[in-house]
Amino acid sequence: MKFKSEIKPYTGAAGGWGSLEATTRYVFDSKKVLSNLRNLMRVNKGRGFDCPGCAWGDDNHSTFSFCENGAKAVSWEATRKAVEPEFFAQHSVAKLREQSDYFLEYQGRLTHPMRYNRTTDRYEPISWDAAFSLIASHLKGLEDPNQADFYTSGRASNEASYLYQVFGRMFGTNNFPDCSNMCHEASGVGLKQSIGVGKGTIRLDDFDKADAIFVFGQNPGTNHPRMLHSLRHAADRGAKVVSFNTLRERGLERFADPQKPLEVVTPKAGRISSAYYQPNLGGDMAAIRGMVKVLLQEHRQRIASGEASLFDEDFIEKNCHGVDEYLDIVDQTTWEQITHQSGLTEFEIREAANIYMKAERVICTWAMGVTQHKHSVPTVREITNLQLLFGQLGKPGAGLCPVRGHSNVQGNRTMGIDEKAPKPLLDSLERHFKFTPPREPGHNTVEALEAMLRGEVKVLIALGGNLAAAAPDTPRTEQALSNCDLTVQISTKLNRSHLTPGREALILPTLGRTELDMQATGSQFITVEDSFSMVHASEGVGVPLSSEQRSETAIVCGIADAVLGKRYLDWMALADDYNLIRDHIEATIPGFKDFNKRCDIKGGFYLGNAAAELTFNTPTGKANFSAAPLPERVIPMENDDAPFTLQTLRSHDQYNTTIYGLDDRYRGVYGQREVLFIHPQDLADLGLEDGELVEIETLWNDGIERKVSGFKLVSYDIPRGNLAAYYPETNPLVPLSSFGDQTHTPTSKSIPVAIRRCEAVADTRRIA
Ligand SMILES: Nc1nc2c(c(=O)[nH]1)N[C@H]1C(S)=C(S)[C@@H](COP(=O)(O)OP(=O)(O)OC[C@H]3O[C@@H](n4cnc5c(=O)[nH]c(N)nc54)[C@H](O)[C@@H]3O)O[C@H]1N2
Ligand SMILES: Nc1nc2c(c(=O)[nH]1)N[C@H]1C(S)=C(S)[C@@H](COP(=O)(O)OP(=O)(O)OC[C@H]3O[C@@H](n4cnc5c(=O)[nH]c(N)nc54)[C@H](O)[C@@H]3O)O[C@H]1N2
Ligand SMILES: [Mo]
Repeated sequence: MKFKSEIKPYTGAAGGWGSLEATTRYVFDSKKVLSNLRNLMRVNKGRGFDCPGCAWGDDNHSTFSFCENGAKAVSWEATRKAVEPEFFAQHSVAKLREQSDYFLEYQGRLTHPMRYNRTTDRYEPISWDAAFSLIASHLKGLEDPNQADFYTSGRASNEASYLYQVFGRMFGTNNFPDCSNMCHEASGVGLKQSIGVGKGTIRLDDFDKADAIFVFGQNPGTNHPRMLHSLRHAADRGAKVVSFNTLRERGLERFADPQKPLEVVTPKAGRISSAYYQPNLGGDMAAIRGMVKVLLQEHRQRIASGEASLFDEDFIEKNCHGVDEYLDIVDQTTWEQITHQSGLTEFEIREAANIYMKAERVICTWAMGVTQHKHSVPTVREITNLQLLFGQLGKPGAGLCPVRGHSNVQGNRTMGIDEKAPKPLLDSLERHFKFTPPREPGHNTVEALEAMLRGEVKVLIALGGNLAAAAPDTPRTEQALSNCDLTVQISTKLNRSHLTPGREALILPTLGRTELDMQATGSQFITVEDSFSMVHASEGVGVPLSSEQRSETAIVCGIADAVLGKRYLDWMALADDYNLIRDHIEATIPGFKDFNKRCDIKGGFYLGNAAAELTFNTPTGKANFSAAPLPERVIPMENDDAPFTLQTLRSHDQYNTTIYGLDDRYRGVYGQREVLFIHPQDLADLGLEDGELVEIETLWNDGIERKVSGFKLVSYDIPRGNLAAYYPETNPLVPLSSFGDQTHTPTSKSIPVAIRRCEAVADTRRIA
């Protein structure tokens, strides 16, 4: 594969279907990508499948509400290319390791269960029964159930993930690391401390009622394109959209509705953000603290002059705890600290505060720019503080909205994929299934990898995902996986995790969300939960590529049956009829009354959110203000002498570790991924030029060298001292021991680094 690489600023609006034809051409046999996709959707007379793209909600107005990147996700899954046993016979694992992630993904769908043979360094076909027996013999041979880890990536259905955790706990462990540990963990932890529930408090139609929407550390144009519709509609009716983003992101500036082709080709595209601020990496907490300082001053002035108070004092009095301590800490925080840490001027912060003040109803949304720092929990809580002062909970058009990543990552948590499961969940499983679940907390993702490195974990089972590439500190992560006695990957596509096998390894090919799932009692549907706590059914339509592929649910049941037999449950009966699984969910998880019946509700049903109804399940029974001081420094280092802070982020043509193509159109990058965005003045100061290649080195305190090289410099609108490059190519730079306080989330958005000119590209594997 040859790609023309160039850097060419993008001047259009976000939202057209731009590169879709190009990126999906390889996938469909014909070039009629869009009509193929439409057909796929039309065939579907039943429930429809949930887009595996992201966790944004569905509005029920349009039947084909589907974005460019959702289309990529669906078409990539629907590829007719297959990675069959012959492929593995031809390529050794060592040879495959030399290939790029793009190459691996491009080979197509996994079709047959495969077992790794160490002697030949190749995967060989194995029957499903033999695969399940191998897993059972390893698991049963462990001295302690905690020597196994059960990873989940957030695409798994409610049904599969529920049974997976029930099985893991019956087996005897709470070791459920998941992608959420690397993602929105801080949102869950922070919101729970503040308002008693770790989920967003708004519903999709609140966007139609808000007067202002503040978007922190998020790039919806690429990662949640359907959110642009909500933002555009809000902006069109006069609501203010205020963006805080370290980079100038096209999708936050202007958006053309792809359903209105004229907009895409003419300059009619609507403006999204009425104000755009570019804080330093990790500077959002300081920026919000600054806004509150301005608002507090105004509040006091109004009271002094006998006017109505600015803050919602009734709301605070009735619902909140700790406001005085919080306002004390706001008073103690100096403007010097605020402007230094946020990188914004006092003027900009005052301007943002003014927009906030004029809005009656405010929504705050956020994503990875907030959650992947050392001080992410206090930052999430600072956003909440701001909203609480103005009573922005429990009213339409207002609230807190962490925008989730994987399409069912929120549902997985609801289903009990949680290494620190709450007591009521464990009690309820114990009562219903009549077994004694383990009570001590299990491993999160970083802890699981550390335990594997120490040789304490022998078996890793992964329900989806690509831990080898998604986790930090790539060489250490790969070592951790290879240390295991057995690694099992339940996957749709070939990826790097298959190429870092344990002493023994299995690849179990699974059906995707878009595919027909036929079981003994007929075609099955599954359910998922979106970012707005809406649960809905999803039923695939595509004909599976191979009769050997099994559904995730059937695979989980197959493993559980081989390990536990019928001691607690008839697993195979559950695999035959998913309604029975939903009955168990109804009996053990709150909010799922009449679950099976409510699956027929078009658009799904709402799980509810206590905080949105002003019931706060916190120890104080109130919403708690957080009185945390600003962190001493935003990069997780003992000294401040790192010349640069690097964030690792997504391009437009990728889904996490899945690389669809090599363009990042809104950022003007074509045919390449190894680029490093840098401020032009920083370039000049270093005596470097656009297009030169550099080596990036992490400055960390454990004596381990972390370097990647051959990254092309691209001048960009980014704060001085900040850099940006794509994930997963830069994961070798993220130290496993650098993670968020209280979350263990790798600090993927604040890595202290130095850069220097390099001549050659050291690592050839990454060249497509
Ligand atoms: N097409 C597509 N869709 C996806 C995904 C995908 O890979 N591709 N991934 C899914 C997943 S799992 C997730 S979690 C979401 C991720 O969605 P995002 O959080 O939007 O993903 P990132 O690319 O990591 O982008 C982080 C954004 O925050 C900004 N940023 C970084 N650090 C800071 C900071 O300190 N402060 C501020 N204010 N801004 C900052 C970056 O410039 C960037 O715009 O998307 C989901 N949807
Ligand atoms: N440096 C850095 N690292 C990061 C991040 C970052 O911003 N920077 N972001 C983090 C975030 S937010 C996340 S969520 C994680 C993502 O971590 P993961 O969820 O582990 O990674 P993915 O790339 O989403 O997983 C892709 C693989 O999942 C499999 N797959 C796809 N669809 C299905 C399916 O329907 N069923 C099954 N069983 N398998 C399927 C395919 O084999 C595919 O190769 O990465 C984290 N890592
Ligand atoms: Mo994520």
